[in-house]
Amino acid sequence: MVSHSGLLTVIERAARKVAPQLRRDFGEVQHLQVSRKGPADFVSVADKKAENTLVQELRKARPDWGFLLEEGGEIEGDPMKPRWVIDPLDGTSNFLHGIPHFAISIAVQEPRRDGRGWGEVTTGLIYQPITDESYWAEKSRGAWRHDQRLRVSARRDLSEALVATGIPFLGHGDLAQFSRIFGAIAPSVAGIRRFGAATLDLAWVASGRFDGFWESGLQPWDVQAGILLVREAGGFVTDFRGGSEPVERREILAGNDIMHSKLHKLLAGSLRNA
Ligand code: 2AM
Ligand code: CA
Ligand code: CA
Ligand code: CA
Repeated sequence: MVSHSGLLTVIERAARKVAPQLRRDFGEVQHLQVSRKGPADFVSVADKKAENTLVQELRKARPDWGFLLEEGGEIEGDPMKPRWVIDPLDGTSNFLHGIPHFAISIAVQEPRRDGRGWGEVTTGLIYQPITDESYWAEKSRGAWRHDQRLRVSARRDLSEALVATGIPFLGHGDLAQFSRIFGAIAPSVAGIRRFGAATLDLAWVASGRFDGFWESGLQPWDVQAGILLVREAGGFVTDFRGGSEPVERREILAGNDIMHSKLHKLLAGSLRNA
C-alpha cells in the first residue's frame, strides 16, 4: 500500500464525503434545479452543494487557506499559505444528461515566493464518484490510481493513437481554430474522443488510456490537478506554442514526449497555415 501524505488524506476524505451526495443527485437528476451561467453553460444545485461541502471539509482541515472555486470564485486566505483550486463537478453536461462521466477535481497551489500571485501545484486529486476511481499526484512522488503507479502511454505512432479533445460549445472558444486543428490531427490518428470532462481526459492521459489530449478555453479548476497528474506520470503538458503556460494561455496539449511532439507539429502547422 502506498502511503500518501496527510494532505492527500484530507483531500480524499473531502471528495469521498461529497461523492454519495453527487451519486444521489445523479440518480434524481430530472428533479434537480438547473440554471444557466451563459449560453450552454449550465449549473445545477448539485454543483453548488458539492462545492459547499468541499469548502466546509477542507476549511476544517486547513482553516487559513484560500480557494479558487468554479462556482464561488475566489476566497482569500492567508497569502503565505497555499490555496485550493476546485471544480466540484466537472462534466456537468454529462451529469445533467444522465451520463456517468463526471469528476471532482481538487488541486493545491502554492503562493509564489515573491508574494505575487500563485505558483506551483503540488498536490492534485481527480475522483470519479460513479466508478470510485481516485487519481492523485504529489509533486515528485508520482501519479497514482489508488495504489497503482501511473505512467503515460508508451505509444509512438500517431496511427495507433487515441486522442481526446474538447469541442467549443455555444459562445465558448474558437470553433474555427478548433476545426483547423481537428482537420490536421484527425486524419493522422487512430481515433479522437470527446467525453466532456477535461479533468478525466487528463487523468486518462496520465494513466495511458489516452495517448494525447488538446483543448482550448479551459479554466484553472479544469486542468490544475490533471496537469500535475500527467507530468508526474512522465508526460508533457504545454500550451499550443509548446510553451509552459497552458493555464495562463488557456490552451492545453498533453501526451507522452513523442506523442506530444508529433501532435504539436500537426497543431502548430494548422495554426501557421490559417
Ligand atoms: P464543467 O462541466 O465543469 O463546466 C470540457 O470541454 C470542459 O468544458 C468540461 O470540463 C466542462 O466543465 C466545461 N463545459 C462547460 N460547459 C460545457 C458544455 N456545454 N459542453 C461541454 N463542456 C462544457
Ligand atoms: Ca461549469
Ligand atoms: Ca470543469
Ligand atoms: Ca464544474
